Amino acid sequence: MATTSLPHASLPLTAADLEAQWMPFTANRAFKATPRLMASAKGMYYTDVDGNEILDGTAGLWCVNAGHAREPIVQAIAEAAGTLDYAPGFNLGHPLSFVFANRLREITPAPLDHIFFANSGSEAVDTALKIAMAYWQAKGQPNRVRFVGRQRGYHGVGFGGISVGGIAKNREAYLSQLLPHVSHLPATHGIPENFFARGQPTLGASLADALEDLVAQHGAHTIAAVIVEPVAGSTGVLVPPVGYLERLRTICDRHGILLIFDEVITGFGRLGTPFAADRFGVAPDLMTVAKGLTNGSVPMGAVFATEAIYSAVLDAAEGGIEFFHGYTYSGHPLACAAGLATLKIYRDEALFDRARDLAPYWEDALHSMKGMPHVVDIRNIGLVGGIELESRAGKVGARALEVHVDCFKRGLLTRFTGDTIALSPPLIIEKSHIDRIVETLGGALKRLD
Ligand code: PXG
Ligand code: PLP
Repeated sequence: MATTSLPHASLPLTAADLEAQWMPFTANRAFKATPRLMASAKGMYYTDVDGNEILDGTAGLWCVNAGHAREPIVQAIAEAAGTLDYAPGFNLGHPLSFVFANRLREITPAPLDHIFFANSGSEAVDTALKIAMAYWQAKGQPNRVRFVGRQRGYHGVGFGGISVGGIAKNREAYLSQLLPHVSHLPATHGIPENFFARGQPTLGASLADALEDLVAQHGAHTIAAVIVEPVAGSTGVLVPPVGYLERLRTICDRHGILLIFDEVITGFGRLGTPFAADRFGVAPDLMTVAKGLTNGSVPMGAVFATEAIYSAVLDAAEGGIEFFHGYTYSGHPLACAAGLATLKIYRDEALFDRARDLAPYWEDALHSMKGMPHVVDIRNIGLVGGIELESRAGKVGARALEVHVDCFKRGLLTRFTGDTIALSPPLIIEKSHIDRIVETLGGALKRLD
């Protein structure tokens, strides 16, 4: 590429230049005092505006599963932008979104045969909740309106998502205006015998029985759906106990409750299978995805629904629009082009298998940090890991932040939530990168007080 019209040319940005943007999930004042800005990315690495290379230990925000700036994706986006930049999606369409849905259907855990496009995980979650309600209305059970989420769950930041979500900070300012009929299952984490489990912990399947208690309390005829992350990501990588998801499925079936898997993080190979549903052998009725759907390159989310749900909603309508929902950018041509190119890379490079094959090495590497200062738990599955540190008294998150900043200075991008360091590298990662992650992280832990 000869010249660029991108505004990088005007670097460096001054402090004043950083004021206009109100940053998401960021301590704005602190960040703007000591900004960290990325300039470019390729494969496993970012380069920041000062020219430092940073190994990507988190696939961006759990989304760049095929590595950065992959040429076929770049080309697909450029070509789409120059061919059909946009087309309305309401009572009109363009071929690419149908082609993409068909490709997705080929890799989806059966029988999730119908795909509704949104633009983010948050939108996918709100869409899934609305589909669940539309389904029960179509089935003549309009009293099934209650949603069951889980403590520590993250389902994005829409009002639906924070209603079923279980992260206190994301909810507390809005508690008076959340969805009115929501209950929460207990989190699956906290059983001391499970700490430092490799892969799925053994104890805790019975935590799913809390759903029976909710059925007893509210009546199954009032419960629309249960929504859980198969592996909770944002809250600190919580791997489900052996048998837990199976038990949830059984209880949902017993009472006719829909099961929604939020696979925004677990989808597209993170666990060494296409989806967590494949990994755990549990089929949901609805599944939400985003992130790895387009390798993070163009914003997109989607909801996968069973034939039974799709046809019930369509059959119940008396002609005309069946589901009063959709986004200006549902099935956007650039996102579909990026998604198709992404799926091709996943397949051609067998990246989901690669994640599966590397997982034992990853597991050993992470657990080699057991015994390091302040480490109270290590959790892993597929190519995702969480290292939990003991919090300083009254200062939750302080230690993890220090580790995160220390690693960044030494060229490693990590993610932290509370006092858990989360890792979720691109699936193209090599063993040498894994070694470097552990070396850098271990060094940071040793420097910590
Ligand atoms: N559901 C799940 C399970 C998620 O992990 C969303 C929904 C929302 O997706 P959008 O695209 O609206 O952000 C997510 C997003 C982190 C972190 O590292 C996690 C997410 C997003 C940003 C940061 O804690 N997960
Ligand atoms: N707000 C206004 C005023 C709009 O006209 C629209 C869409 O037409 C929206 C919000 C929703 O935007 P989107 O479809 O991108 O979610």
